[in-house]
Amino acid sequence: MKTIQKLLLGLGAGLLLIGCGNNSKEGSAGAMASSNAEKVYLAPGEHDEFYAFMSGGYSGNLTVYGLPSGRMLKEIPVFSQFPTNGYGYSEESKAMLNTSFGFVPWGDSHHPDISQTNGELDGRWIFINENNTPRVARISLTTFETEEIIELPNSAGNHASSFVTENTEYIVAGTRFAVPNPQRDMPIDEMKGEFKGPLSFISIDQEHGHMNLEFQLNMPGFNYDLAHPGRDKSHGWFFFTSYNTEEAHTMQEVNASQNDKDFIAAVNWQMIAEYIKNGGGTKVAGTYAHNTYDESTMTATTEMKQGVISVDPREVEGAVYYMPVPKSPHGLDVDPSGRYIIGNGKLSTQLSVYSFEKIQNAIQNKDFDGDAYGIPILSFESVLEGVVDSGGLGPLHTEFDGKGFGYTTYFISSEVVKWELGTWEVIDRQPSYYSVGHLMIPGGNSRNPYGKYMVSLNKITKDRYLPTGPELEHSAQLYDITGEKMELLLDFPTHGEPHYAAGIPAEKIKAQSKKYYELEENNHKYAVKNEADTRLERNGNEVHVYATTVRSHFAPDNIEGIKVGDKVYFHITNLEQDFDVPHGFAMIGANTSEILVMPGQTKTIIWEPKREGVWPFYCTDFCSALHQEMQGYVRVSAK
Ligand code: CUK
Ligand code: CUA
Repeated sequence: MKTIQKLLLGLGAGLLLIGCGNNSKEGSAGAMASSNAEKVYLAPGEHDEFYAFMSGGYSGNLTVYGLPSGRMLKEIPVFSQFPTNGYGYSEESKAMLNTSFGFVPWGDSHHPDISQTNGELDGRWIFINENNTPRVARISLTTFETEEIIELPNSAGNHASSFVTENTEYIVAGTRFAVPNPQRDMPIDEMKGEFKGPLSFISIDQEHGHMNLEFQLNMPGFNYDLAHPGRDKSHGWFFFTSYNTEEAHTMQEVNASQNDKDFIAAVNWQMIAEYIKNGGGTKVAGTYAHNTYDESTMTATTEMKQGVISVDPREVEGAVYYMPVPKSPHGLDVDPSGRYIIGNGKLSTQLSVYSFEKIQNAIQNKDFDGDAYGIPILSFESVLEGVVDSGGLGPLHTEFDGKGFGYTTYFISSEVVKWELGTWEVIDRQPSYYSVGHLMIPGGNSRNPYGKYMVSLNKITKDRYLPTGPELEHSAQLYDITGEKMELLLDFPTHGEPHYAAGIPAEKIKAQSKKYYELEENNHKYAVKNEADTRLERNGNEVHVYATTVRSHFAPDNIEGIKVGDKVYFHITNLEQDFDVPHGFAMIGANTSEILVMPGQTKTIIWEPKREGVWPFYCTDFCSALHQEMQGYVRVSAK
């Protein structure tokens, strides 16, 4: 208890410091050497060396940045409606946001991770989790569009995703908010002992990337926070941090921090997958939406699925163990060699480093220290390989540079600490502005990190930029990590709240980036491929307008025969076959967004006219010198 109080005091003091802006002069523009400026400078027209995909946190999206410039390149809508291009509003994309709770147009995205082959980034897809209504999404790194979202039943707060195994066989999802499973009406203060934290194992089809909820490991108790797969020698295992072993359901801030140690769950997923293959597990109830976008029909569909295979961890002997970890662990990371598992106790000053070899030995020798809910606890001493003690406060996350060093963020003492694998010695520490959460080194999650830059993703912004009222964007910082000491190069704001990020050399995906959709391959149900086929079809009060766009007009551009009370579907096909010539479509008084239609694409938006008259529509994207002329009228008559 004493340590916790000290740490909480420390947190208060840290914030005070920030409040006074004491640290703000160091590391700011004044002290920045011009050679550092050169390292991030891109001459006009030059491209960045890396893509960085930053989670959008409560924006629900994924933003794309270039490194080292820190330029924002795109926001990819994932779990939230996005009026900029009509995602979640257009008829084609609405189904992406269906869940078993109905249409959920917002999400909280935390951890992006890029697909891997043989432990190396392969640039096929990027996955990201949703923490609120538990989901995982897959985004194509060819189109930079969300192609699939799967919901996770029987759980709450999927914070553990979306880290991929080294051949993208699986991603996992966790349950940060332990809940009764199955869900039922019960007194909250009787929940202790009834808490369940199902961990979902989602297998990935290698050809199309399709996700399949293969099984759920129905873990007892606790809040399962973050996860990481093993690699190389530890491939086949997943490690999950779990805090709140107290199973507190109230005042968690205090009550979930009583125990000196919480757990890391070590799960041999290969063993469990084998068990399922041989008919193991029990089918339990669970309704979940599986939404897929088909590039050919350009349309998303929802399949509402029923039931999931559930496995009790005690059912498969030798597959699940707990390892004690001090002080409410948050982040958990595995080094590029797969030998070391690093647990970050956020109410501690130390990192606990476990060795995979020692874990194997402890299992073999049954070096147990009792059990929790029948799951053996490996004795702390038998699995601990070393301790990184930097004296920093509030360690959260660790990333690796592939050259034998780890980099850990400390939220409370607001710094990044570089330390050496094997000796566990601290090499360098640099302040972050302010209170860093995650950090990212491109490929830092793979066997082969690109240890040139490190980005710290900071939780508090305060005075780093021109003030924008009470609400500020979050702040990222770019460091050069090629030397012994980390060198701060650049500050840049990020959108939403980036938790984790994933970086990849631009060369790995630049060439495959799609330029436009081939009109010939457009199999959209309502596509028209030339102006001669544009038309209006009425079916009761439903009207379908088959329209096209090409610089700089709509066909048809005058629409008559519409009545008050009709439901008008505008199906817009963009006939352009060239890079970067979108056309937009917006209709006066529509209670939805516009749509932005890429060349060769078809998108649909609904308009329900309320009043008689002649009403305009127009193109929203400045597409040519005659863009202002790109408009039309709809005549609306009485019923
Ligand atoms: S979390 Cu945000 S700082 Cu969601 Cu990975 Cu640790
Ligand atoms: Cu088309 Cu503006």
